[in-house]
Amino acid sequence: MTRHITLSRYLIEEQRIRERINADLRLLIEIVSRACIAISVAISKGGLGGVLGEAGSENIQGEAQKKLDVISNEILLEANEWGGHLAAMASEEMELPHAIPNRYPQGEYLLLFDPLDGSSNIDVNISVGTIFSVLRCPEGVDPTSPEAFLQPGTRQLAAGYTVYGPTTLLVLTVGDGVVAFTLDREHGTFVLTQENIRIPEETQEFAINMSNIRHWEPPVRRYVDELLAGKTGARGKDFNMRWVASMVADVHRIMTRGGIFMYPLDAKIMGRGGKLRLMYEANPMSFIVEQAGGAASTGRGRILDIAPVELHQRVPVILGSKNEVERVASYHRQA
Ligand code: P6P
Repeated sequence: MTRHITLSRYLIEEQRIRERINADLRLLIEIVSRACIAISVAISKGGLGGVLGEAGSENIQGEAQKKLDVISNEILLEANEWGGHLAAMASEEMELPHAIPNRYPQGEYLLLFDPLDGSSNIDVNISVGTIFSVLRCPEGVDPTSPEAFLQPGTRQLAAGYTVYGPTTLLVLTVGDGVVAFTLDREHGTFVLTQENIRIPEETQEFAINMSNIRHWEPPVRRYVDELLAGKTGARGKDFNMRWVASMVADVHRIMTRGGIFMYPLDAKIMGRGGKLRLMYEANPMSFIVEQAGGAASTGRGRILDIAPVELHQRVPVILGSKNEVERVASYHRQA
């Protein structure tokens, strides 16, 4: 059983003992975690809080925003403006980066987030979550320009996600492995409940939206057909399928018991480069997955090595148990 260690104590020890983070980065993560608690509270009100349904607006992606998308985005912006630790913020919900108001000091970090991932599940009470990523602001670059954010995922200093489910969980890496915290609602604190999370290299569980099967590229079709053939086919064992349609929930299941998550290129989305966004979905999740011994690929290359060209660019995502991800990548090479 993990000792009773709060997020604050874990971060202080990462700073003081393991020297993985400094005071500003510790403050940043603490503030983001408190904003996520506020988001968890807002979500848990559901129909009682008048927060369900559409906001009546669209985000930069041209997607209809849910009220909670807007609320979650506002919570994260307001929580992070005054601390003096950030140079700017970028969000799935905003076309351009958000400047730190002049009345507050600026810091050296850039915060990127998907404030509420999986929000199409909100109105049907299925788990959703927040995904965040931390970069250092380059010297001499306007922090409010998208260019300041266009750094490969290998430059991330921290990444995390929350799952607002039966419990509210925070999964975090600062480049020193992966840990998980569970929200103690009575005390309003995140408590360490999993240390040194490792993704099993072998698995028998896969996650993909099967309704796209006719649009997949041949390597993906070959891989999934083999899984479906089970013990009668090339893999010689049966596989199980899960698809929550909330990346945070699907990825957290993989972090806990292994598996492979795929949102690959397909003919429908070929022109857009993929479905999931690189900077605040694929990169933070790939950092976390690799830190837990897993792998994260587009099928044609390591996600964390991608040199971004656009703040909201999309990429194919194949991540999870290393042996499975590498098998999919090998099928792409063979094709
Ligand atoms: P589909 C949620 O909208 C999201 O961005 C991810 O969280 C999720 O994995 C994916 O899209 C679901 O996409 O096409 O199955 O609805």
